[in-house]
Amino acid sequence: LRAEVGIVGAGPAGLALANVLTRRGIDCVVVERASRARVEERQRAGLLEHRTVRWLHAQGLADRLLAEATRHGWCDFRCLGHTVRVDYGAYSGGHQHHVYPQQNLVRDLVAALELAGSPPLFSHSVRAVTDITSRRPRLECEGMEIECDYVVGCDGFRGISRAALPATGHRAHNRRYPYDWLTVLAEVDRPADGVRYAVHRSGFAGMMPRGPRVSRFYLQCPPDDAVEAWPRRRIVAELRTRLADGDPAGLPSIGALTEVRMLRMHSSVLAPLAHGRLLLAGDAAHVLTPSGAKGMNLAIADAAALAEALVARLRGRDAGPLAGYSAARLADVRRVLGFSEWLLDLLHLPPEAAEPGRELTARLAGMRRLATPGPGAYRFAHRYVGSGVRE
Ligand code: RFL
Repeated sequence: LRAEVGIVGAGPAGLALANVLTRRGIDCVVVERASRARVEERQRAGLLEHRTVRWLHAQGLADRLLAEATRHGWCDFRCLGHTVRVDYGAYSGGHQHHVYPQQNLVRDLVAALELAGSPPLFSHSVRAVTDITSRRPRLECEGMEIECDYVVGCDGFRGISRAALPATGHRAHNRRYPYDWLTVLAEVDRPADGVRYAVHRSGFAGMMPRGPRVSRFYLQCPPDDAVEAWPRRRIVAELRTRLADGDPAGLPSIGALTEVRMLRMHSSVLAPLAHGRLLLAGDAAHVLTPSGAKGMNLAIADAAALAEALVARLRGRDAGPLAGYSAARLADVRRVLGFSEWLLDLLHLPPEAAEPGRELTARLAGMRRLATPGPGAYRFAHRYVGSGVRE
């Protein structure tokens, strides 16, 4: 087989990229290890930044999203029995998040590719990416080989594209945080009308909206804790203690827990993001914690930059944007990582804090600064909602 661009992985990064390239007349193929059903049912992220939605809309890929997503422009911080509401929509000049579960976006992007006559090859695993420094890099799959002009690795953090990079010349900046998060998808009796972050003596807890009857919850736990240590009764009790914290309205009534997983809290940013004719995008290139809801947004921002760069290279014979892809995206990724780590620091007390009472008072003061008009609040608002404006 032959394609101008071979894409490994049908997550948000690979699918968004393939859609734009196909619409611009570039012959590309997406090879995905999992079945279509599996890819379309994976429930992960759910908050789309302003800049992500603006770009998807400009590409004609946001019809269902705009019709069905709900919009959120404020979040609540809870600490020491106080709720601090941060109206980041107003402070960012009216920008909002769209709440749209990742699996819905994935379904839309698969359907659009199908309509364009270029559906992903599901249930095909890429075993290796080879010849990346030649003019004809290859995807080696079960029972076939695809010869390409460029290969884009969008195969997630544990994918095989990274393995094709030479042992020297690329560095991953890894960080392991001194806690983990239990992550829970639960049926709820009413929609979360905004994100809620709580800092409590017992640890952080968070609630993120996912739809009218579903919310995602996070609970800080000790590093390397086991999911078995968290039976339903303990999860609900800890959510009540940390998230509601004396405010019964702060927590919906929780029904079935449809997913309970332990999230090892780490981040990793690879640099550079390209070698020869292999380019990396999305989680294959960088992984952040879910604190600021940034992973899916960064994956799509990578796809947007790569789409422009590949079109310029393959149709305009301009190699400049492709040569600048890695540096430009890494600058953005590092800015976003800085924000996400700042938020993690706000939301977690240092392990074995000598004076947790004082730490909590300082956190509450920090949260109130985000809610008080001024440069700090405006900077937070733009970064959180992903307005695309550089403060
Ligand atoms: P994806 O979505 O992981 O897609 C990668 C795809 O590559 C396929 N693949 C291969 N295909 C062919 N051959 C191979 N050898 C292959 N190896 C892998 C995989 O099957 C998969 O379909 O990467 P992408 O496109 O970069 O998108 C990134 C986002 O998915 C990710 O950043 C977010 O979902 C992160 N994330 C969350 N972010 C949030 O903001 N809030 C959340 O609550 C949240 N929950 C999550 C998450 C990520 C999770 N994963 C990846 C472990 C929950 C989970 C479980």
